[in-house]
Amino acid sequence: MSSADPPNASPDAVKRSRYTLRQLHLLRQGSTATPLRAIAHIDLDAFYAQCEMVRLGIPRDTPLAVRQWDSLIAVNYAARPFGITRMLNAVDARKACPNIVLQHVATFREGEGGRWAYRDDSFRSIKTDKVSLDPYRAESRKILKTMKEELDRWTTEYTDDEIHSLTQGISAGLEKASIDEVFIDLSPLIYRVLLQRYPEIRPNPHDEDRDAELPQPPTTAVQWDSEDCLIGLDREEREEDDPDWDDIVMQIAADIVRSVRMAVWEKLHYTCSAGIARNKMLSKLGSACNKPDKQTVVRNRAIQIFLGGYKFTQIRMLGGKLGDQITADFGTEKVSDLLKFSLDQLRAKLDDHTATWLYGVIRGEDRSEVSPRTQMKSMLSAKSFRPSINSAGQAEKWLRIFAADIYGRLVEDGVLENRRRPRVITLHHRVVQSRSRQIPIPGSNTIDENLLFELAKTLLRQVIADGQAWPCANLSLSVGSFEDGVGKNRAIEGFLLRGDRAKSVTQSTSVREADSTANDHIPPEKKRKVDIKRFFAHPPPPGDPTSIGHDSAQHTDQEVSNAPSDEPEAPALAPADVLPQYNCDRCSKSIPEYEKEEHDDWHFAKDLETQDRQEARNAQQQNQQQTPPANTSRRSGSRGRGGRSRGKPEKGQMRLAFE
Ligand code: TTP
Ligand code: CA
Ligand code: CA
Repeated sequence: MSSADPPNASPDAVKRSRYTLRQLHLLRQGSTATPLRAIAHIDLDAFYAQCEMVRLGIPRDTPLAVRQWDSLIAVNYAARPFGITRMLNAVDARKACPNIVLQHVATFREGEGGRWAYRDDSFRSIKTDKVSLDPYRAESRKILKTMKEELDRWTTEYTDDEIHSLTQGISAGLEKASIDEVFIDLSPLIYRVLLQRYPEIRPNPHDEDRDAELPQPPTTAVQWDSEDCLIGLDREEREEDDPDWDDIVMQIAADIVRSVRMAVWEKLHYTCSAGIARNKMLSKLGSACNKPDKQTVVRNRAIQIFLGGYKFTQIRMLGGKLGDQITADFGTEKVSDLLKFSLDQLRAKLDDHTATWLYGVIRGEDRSEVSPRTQMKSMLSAKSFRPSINSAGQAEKWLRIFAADIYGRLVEDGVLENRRRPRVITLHHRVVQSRSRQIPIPGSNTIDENLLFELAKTLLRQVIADGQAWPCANLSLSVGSFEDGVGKNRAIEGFLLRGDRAKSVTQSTSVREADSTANDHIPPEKKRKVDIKRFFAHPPPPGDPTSIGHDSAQHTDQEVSNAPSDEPEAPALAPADVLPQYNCDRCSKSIPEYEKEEHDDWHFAKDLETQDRQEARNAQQQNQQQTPPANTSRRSGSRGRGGRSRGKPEKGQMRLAFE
């Protein structure tokens, strides 16, 4: 029962949810404005180690670590009980666990062309070899593809035709956060499942007050899988008596994530761990809670218990100087202690924006988006020389390797399909000080290894002509200033998608109409009207145990107006001469009247997002002033990240910037 209910409310009174119809329907577009959103963070267990186990067919109970020269960069879960961590070197690891498999990463080798290989003597060949992460990137791609396929299955299966037409174009947003982790915005998929399971909440033009609280869902609705790790499930608390829509959302999210993890295991034999929560920050913290091979659900009702156990310096953006300053100002590192300070007390020591941001973050607020477009801004391939190198011949051998390394990554990034291409190539070179030279990559040429190598040699000649080229202690090649090719142009893609969707909607509509023998005498342009009316009049299934007393109603065409986009789209169907129109004061668009609610929701969500983004930008600016710039040049193959140490967020975390 919600706290708003009078103490002696009749047992027959409909219990109200904490959530509104509008919040529920905002799930469809994965809006950050709804507290019902569900985000998953999936992280592969001991990733490089698993890649080697899969490649070599090594059983899961065999201890294995991946080494780079003498350092360990990944340790599998069978080796961890022996006390083996990334902090040990190869010799100490062997002492602690004599049977451990120590597999060296693949390398490129000076003078052996641009192909990487696994070599038995790599660990003592630091002078001639350069690490290649290509095998791990390739596995990462396969895993991502499998995850996407499984998510696609959720968008096409388990639904009837009506749901299919109501939710066409819906898909989960997937952001690759690092080589072994992704964020998934499950909200749109969950919306689909909710419409399927609870016909009473399907879009209904007669819902007058979209901001009124929903009825509570049926008490039988939430069934947790015994494998799910639920944060803060207090044994005393019989919460299943009082589920709300967010619990149902989380449970559907857990079902989807379990199936994604299962698909990765069954198809590729990798285990991964996941965190499921209402935002990125909480899901990322959650995925690390029960490794390996487990998923952790942080339900809204458990957020405070969950975060209370953390040091706030473990939360992204608070690992650096800002966290240090807050620790000093408030005399604690614990979230639970900081929660006792009011917003005004925080404001007394921090500027307004930081105080507001901090106040929200320690209460589990984070409205950052899952952004499928997060992409590399540049790619770098580098090598340090001990001793330094002294000739153009030596340098060129490495340039060939760098060109091959970068080209492989460009292919992965879609250069062959002309999705993205870099416009600039830069050679960095260090004798005493670092210097760099750059030239444009000619737009007319197809980018391949040879082109990159030739451009790199041109740059090298310029460096040598500048004088002071030798002895060279460090050489690297990078490409940057990416531009989107036609295949990746968002606007165009959006437009095409819309066109496609429009087409399939037209098709599905005409199929429905062709099936509808009762309407055969009606001229085609009138049939639409009739068709929509038929949908609006759709009654709830008789005796449906999940019925919560709403008039059930659906409409057909919203997939077109809901295409994810930054602009409200005019519907491709429903021409003005057929349907009554509504003119939006805010964007001056004319849309069919039956889409008004949804269109208003769109503005509502956008307003909140704009507001959030502004707050987040302010917080980020504040943090940048306090935190040294992130070390973006760290290659993921290099060591030096002492586990989950403070101050140096890992790759995935760096991407979590509030934008
Ligand atoms: P992580 O996800 O941090 O760690 P992990 O997958 O090895 O183990 P866990 O089960 O705890 O998630 O890193 C992913 C891969 O990135 C890791 O397998 C190897 C590489 N890596 C490095 O090369 N150097 C490093 O310092 C770290 C932390 C990771
Ligand atoms: Ca991992
Ligand atoms: Ca990771």
